[in-house]
Amino acid sequence: MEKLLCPSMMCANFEALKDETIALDKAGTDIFHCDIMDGSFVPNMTMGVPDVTAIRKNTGKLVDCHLMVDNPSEKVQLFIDAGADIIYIHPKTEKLVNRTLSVIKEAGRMAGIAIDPDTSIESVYETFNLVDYVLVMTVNPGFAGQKYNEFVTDKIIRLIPYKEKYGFKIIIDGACSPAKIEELSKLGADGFVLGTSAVFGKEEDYDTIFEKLRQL
Ligand code: S6P
Ligand code: MG
Repeated sequence: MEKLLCPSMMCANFEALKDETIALDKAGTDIFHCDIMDGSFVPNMTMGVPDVTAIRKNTGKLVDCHLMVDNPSEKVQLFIDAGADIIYIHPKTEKLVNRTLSVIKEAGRMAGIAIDPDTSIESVYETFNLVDYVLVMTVNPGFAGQKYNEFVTDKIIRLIPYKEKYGFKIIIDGACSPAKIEELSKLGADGFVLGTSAVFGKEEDYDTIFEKLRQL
């Protein structure tokens, strides 16, 4: 099965965001992953609407927005207008999770749920009939360059039957090294967010790195 490669754009060189987008598109990006943080739900701030607009302008590939913000219902329209194809929300940040997922779907975009290491499958089960993607976080949200939490692998394994039943895709976010990509794609994960563990700050160019990741 072809895996979905999703570079984490918060790890890109922001002095050259257009060039980075074009080079990553050419290397074989499937989904551009944009981390949006508000300094409240998570103790960090990263990308915003102008960054998503700039990436959207320079690629025809899918663009996702991973909203790590409180009350995303008040902000999803900004990212729909910026041209995001997929919008992820965290269930802890929203009172009416399925309502916000429906707003995203009714705008003609794809909806995703992002589950933290401490969020159980059972607590989000009732979103599965609405979502196109489930983003499984293997690190606490907020920062790149963290360590993979091994206990999350069991959750990924338990999620596979639901993916088959409901038809969503599973994307893994956090510490996706080549070794983890190989292990988790064999278990049935569909795609991987690529940050400092696999793509950025490396000696090799993006074409070479993506070529190797495809072969895993
Ligand atoms: C973290 C964020 C992620 C990171 C990605 C970085 O809150 O949602 O998308 O950007 O995990 O990857 P790495 O390989 O540096 O852990
Ligand atoms: Mg992310």
